[in-house]
Amino acid sequence: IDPDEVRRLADCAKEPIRTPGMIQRHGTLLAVDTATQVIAVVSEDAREWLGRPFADIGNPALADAVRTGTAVDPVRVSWGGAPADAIVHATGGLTMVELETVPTGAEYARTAVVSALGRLSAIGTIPELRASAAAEIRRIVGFDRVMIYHFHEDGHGEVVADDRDDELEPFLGLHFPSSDIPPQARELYISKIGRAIASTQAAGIPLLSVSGDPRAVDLSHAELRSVSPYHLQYMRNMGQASTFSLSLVEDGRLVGMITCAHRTERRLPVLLRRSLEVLAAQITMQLTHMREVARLEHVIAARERRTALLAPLYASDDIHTTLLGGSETVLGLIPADGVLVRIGGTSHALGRTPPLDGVTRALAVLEGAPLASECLEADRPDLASVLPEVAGLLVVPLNGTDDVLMFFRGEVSREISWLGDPGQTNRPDRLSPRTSFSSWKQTVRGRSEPWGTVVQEAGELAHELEVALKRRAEAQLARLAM
Ligand code: BLA
Repeated sequence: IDPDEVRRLADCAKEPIRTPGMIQRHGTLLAVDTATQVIAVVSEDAREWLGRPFADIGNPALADAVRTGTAVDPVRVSWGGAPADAIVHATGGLTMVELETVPTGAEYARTAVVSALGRLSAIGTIPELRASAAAEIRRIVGFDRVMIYHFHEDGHGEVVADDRDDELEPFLGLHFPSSDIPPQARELYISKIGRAIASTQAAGIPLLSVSGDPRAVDLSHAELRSVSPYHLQYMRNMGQASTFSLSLVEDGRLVGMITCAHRTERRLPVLLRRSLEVLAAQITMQLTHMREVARLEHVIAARERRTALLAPLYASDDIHTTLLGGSETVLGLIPADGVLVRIGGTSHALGRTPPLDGVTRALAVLEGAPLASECLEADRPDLASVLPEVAGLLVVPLNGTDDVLMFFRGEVSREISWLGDPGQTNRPDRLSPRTSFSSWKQTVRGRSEPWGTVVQEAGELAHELEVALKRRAEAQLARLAM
């Protein structure tokens, strides 16, 4: 990992996005002290209300919600002579009242969300669901581009759907570094599912507080929360004027996002945003379900193949031939270029394996410890030096003996296309977002295919093999005793 990327990660993570002390320009915020019903915080455009009882505002549609601290989501009110959507939520002793001007100029059909839901629920594969979801949402919101991101285990992202205006550069399949969306933002997005950024140009409106510290006001769940200046710069660099994003949350983890982006300013009304949050939840559930079905199918197939491999062991005279020479082999179960099986002190190999003296030295260094590496050169140079041409190594010791299963994988050089060169030359300074987002290719060397779930499967195989060997030994003893 690039050291600059590590520092950028740390710096971006410090941005206090929950407490910016500002809101976006297209609305007004009034925060009422829940106990006293006095207005304790206002956005500057409503400064005359600071310190006054909320009841003085005299808006019957809101009065009750504010008095009882009930969430409102939203209610149409009149504010300053114009219609506005009011959203009320309670947080940390404050009842937040947000008044959003109602976007005009576009017709938004909320029923379109319902029919999209129906069509999406009939889709059977993950890639198809992602592509159709992006297209359906773009039809509803009318933004230039709707993308779906998937976050990989290490936090970096990949654009897995990209429905866009023909004029725009394609981003499908591009990867982006984890610091583009820093950890505190991801944490917030787990609980705040939909976020609208109305403008990258308009400066925010500062908050004023009776306590004098507007930075103490938690805007985590405020619709109008103003956005990190780093991210606004990122959007401008990308040519985005407005965005609306939705979180894909699975088991309390942010596994992806849907982002709508427009080149000119465009806003969605609150009610449509809420409907889209429901749609996003439905899409996540469907994706989770599909992944789970695929996983279970794989687990069942793997179990059947393990049984086919191990069942003949009881009756067999030669363990190694059973494991490596039959129609089902250890390598058939655990995908690798080669395997070495050491049982009862004897080693046998199948497939492409390094010279035996190197393997023996590696095992001596490991002293019975398990290992899973897909980049031996980086993780364990001491082992890489005795195992030529091995990039991926998986070592599974067999219960309390010198016996072991050892899987080898060669290098797979892989090309990754990034959303712009992530390096330093593509930024004005270390902390800045990138200026170009054109596809930038990187070739990754010295790594094997990632082991992933194979590590667990090899562990299960080892465990069942131990049990089978123990029974076999017991059966042999019993026969001798007869
Ligand atoms: C947030 N960065 C984000 C968000 C996106 C991206 C989508 C979330 C915005 C939201 O949910 O409303 C990144 N935008 C992208 C990507 C694409 C896109 C990957 O269109 C792909 C096509 N970002 C940086 C650097 C910093 C940084 C260098 O690049 C820090 C110095 C910070 N990004 C940053 C912060 C946020 C963010 C702080 C949180 C914004 C907020 O919610 O306040």
